[in-house]
Amino acid sequence: MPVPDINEKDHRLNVEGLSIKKSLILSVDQLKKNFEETSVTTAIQCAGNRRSDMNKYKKVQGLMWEGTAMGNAKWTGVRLRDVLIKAGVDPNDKRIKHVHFEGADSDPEGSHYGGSIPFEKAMKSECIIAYKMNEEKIPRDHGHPLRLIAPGIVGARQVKYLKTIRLSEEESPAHWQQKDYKAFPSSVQIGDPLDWSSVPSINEYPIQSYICIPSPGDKVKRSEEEIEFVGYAWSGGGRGIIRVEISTDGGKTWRNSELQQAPEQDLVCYFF
Ligand SMILES: Nc1nc2c(c(=O)[nH]1)N[C@H]1C(S)=C(S)[C@@H](COP(=O)(O)O)O[C@H]1N2
Ligand SMILES: [Mo]
Repeated sequence: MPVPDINEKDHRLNVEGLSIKKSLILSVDQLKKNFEETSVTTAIQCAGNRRSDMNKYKKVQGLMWEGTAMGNAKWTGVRLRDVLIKAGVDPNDKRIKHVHFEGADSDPEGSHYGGSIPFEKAMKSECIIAYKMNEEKIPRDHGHPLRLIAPGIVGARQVKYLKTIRLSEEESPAHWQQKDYKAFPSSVQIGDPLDWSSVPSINEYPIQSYICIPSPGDKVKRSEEEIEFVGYAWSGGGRGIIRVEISTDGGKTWRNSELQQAPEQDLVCYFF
């Protein structure tokens, strides 16, 4: 949806929903002044990363991302948990199952971008409401002035232009939570009627790896004695990577690679 043009001074964050008696409304300044600042460095990956590769095996729907729908940055802000507790949320309240997030961007019908994460994840200290990316104000494209950062969870839930936080028993009813970013069994073809509610929404992404150098279509000479491969490997939920193996003969033989952890990374992303 169109990137909103937000004046930071006019922006308000609204915390409401299950167990909250009176909504907590915060300006960006109040957020900065009244809560402890913290940072997290994390890779964020779109759930559709490498769709163009998947599409070579079977037709998939959505933007045909190659291996670049992913990025890494240092995010600075306040803990989501601290803000929820300030709004009156009891961390042990068993009724609360999900936390919804809504952005200031909306479609022509006025529905805002949104998604949710489990309450248990939201209460972990790595989940933050960020106002800085790489030590600077968050650029417009990446969520100015506030953005949810929930490391280890798919990009779609890292809601930009964050405007509303809502506690609930249910997952977010937003299109992007219910009717997008879901993987159907292989028997389902594009064009078939889809029972979206039969498939759970993606939260933590499964394991992923990608060779950046050489890039697809690059030619390498067989006569070269050594070819360098460079790429990344990542697993959702901070699960980490044990090893990356590479085959240059279509999977007959495999070679191990050297792993290097991304600098300052709080949740594990590796380069090989
Ligand atoms: N408000 C809002 N937040 C959003 C989106 C959006 O369209 N609107 N897109 C999501 C998706 S699908 C992804 S992959 C990431 C992309 O983050 P980036 O633009 O910083 O790379 O933002 C997420 N947050
Ligand atoms: Mo995405």
